[in-house]
Amino acid sequence: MIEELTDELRKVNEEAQRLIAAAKSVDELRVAESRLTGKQGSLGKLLGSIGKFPPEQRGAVGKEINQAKAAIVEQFAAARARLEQTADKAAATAAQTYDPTLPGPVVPRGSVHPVTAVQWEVEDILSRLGFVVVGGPEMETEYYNFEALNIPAMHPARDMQDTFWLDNGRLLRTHTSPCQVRAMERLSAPLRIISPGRCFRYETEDASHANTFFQLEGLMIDRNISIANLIAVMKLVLEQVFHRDVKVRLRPGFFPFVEPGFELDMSCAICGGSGCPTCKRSGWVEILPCGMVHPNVLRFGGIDSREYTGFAFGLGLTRLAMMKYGVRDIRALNAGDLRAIIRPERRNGRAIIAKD
Ligand code: FA5
Repeated sequence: MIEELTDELRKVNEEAQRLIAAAKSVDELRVAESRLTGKQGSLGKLLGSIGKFPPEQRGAVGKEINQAKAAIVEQFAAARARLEQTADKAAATAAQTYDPTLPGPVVPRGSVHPVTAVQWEVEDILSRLGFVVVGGPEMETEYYNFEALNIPAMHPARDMQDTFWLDNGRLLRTHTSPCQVRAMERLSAPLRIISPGRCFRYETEDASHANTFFQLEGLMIDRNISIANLIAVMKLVLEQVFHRDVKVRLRPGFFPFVEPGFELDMSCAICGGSGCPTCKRSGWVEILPCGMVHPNVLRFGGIDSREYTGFAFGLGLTRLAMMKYGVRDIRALNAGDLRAIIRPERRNGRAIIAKD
């Protein structure tokens, strides 16, 4: 009987070795161990058979089986520890395979408003020519918005730009031109400034007119400044903004603060010049009024008009953005999500001055 038991225990031990070798995970090992030592397992059955031995042998038999069981349990524990260590190492290796040079997840980003984009572009172009950016108040005095620009009270030219009058006697500026006299007072001649900003007009809205829009004022004052300088700078700005052929025309225009004054229109980029609601069916869009600074305005700014001359322009930034990005209706620029209204193919091209 005892010899048979020794044989059985050897077989159980061999079975334990096989199970340990076959187990690929800690869980598989646990299942195998409980099967072997459980009541129906080969070791469990041996334990259950102690009663079959004669009473005088049962003590020794029980001791031998329990020793064998303790050894098997110990082997399973050691195997479990080995597998856990291997799993830890595998996890550490997996963590090392993380490549920090790979691009991260794409986060959708917004972009600046088309008017801001065009404003920055024009600022860039003109600052390379020595113009500096200066600001001015949106809530302006009547003096700077009209009088200092050679538009006295009761002058009919005031009707060209109706605005919103405030209780404190001020007004919402109708153009960025008040920045001209403010700059002359502060910087004196010679000077080169640009002044972008919001303007307001009390007028009916349509595809190309808003009650709030953006202009960019430019002013250059020095000795011997002529219309040739004015046209050269205007041409350069449009060429660099459009990077494509843009037809423009120069015609006489009346503004009390310049003499002579011009309207520089560009061929409508929406209809290609054939006429549409954006250009009021004329094929041309008013974009860049300009002229030689009136001697009265130089005097208001404290500059000697016998020594200095200068040119000024009032670029319609909102309309420039419409032409550049192919926006049909000015109201769409305040519509929130602008992706649907921007036509990217408008970004390439070069401006030319049309002679007519
Ligand atoms: C002026 O405002 C003059 N201060 C411009 C100027 C400056 C002339 C310096 C000479 C020397 P005008 O009212 O035309 O001019 O406006 C200038 C530009 O602003 C227009 O060509 C147009 O592009 C834009 N603009 C005018 N009114 C509106 C409006 N309601 N909505 C959108 N853009 C407008």
